Amino acid sequence: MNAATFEKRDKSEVGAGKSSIINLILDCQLLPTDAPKCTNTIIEIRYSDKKFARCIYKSELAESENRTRERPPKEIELNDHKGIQDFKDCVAECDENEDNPFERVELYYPFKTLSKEVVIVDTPGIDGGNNVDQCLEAYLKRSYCFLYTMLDSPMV
Ligand SMILES: Nc1nc2c(ncn2[C@@H]2O[C@H](COP(=O)(O)OP(=O)(O)OP(=O)(O)O)[C@@H](O)[C@H]2O)c(=O)[nH]1
Ligand SMILES: [Mg+2]
Repeated sequence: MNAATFEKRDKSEVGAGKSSIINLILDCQLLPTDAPKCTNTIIEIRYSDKKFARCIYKSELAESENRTRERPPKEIELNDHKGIQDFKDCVAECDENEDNPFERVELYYPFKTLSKEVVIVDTPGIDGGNNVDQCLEAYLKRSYCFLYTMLDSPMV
């Protein structure tokens, strides 16, 4: 991503329908929407001729050394149902501390409705914990468009 890239960012309450709207815009069913608190990491969505996802792990503090350790990204090919399900599982992963291991997931796909110059960013809900607001500040500065989705009544 660079300064010349336009971003459209979707940030809202948990379960308000953010990912569903992006699936609609992209004419796909790639983003998981099956349950409340479904998107548990940032997803950067770009056009690509190749279908794949790159899952970038959060930095880990090495136990024996007083420094952080970087894990190589997890690459997932999205050519079949198994790969797509693996991608959805990475996005939705949530441990007992309500944490997801990935700093962000990059999604590359030949979307017919997405220009090569545009990056769409799907986010967890603002009430979803994990310092989502802090994590989003950097994106806001680079965003060309901001879409806020809200529930008009509490989910039951
Ligand atoms: N009835 C109804 N259900 C919807 C609508 N949009 C989304 N849903 C359902 O609401 C649930 C949550 O939708 P998502 O698109 O995952 O919502 P989200 O804001 O991305 O949720 P998180 O990623 O968990 O924050 C899913 O079961 C969707 O099928 C809508 O317009 N009407
Ligand atoms: Mg979502």
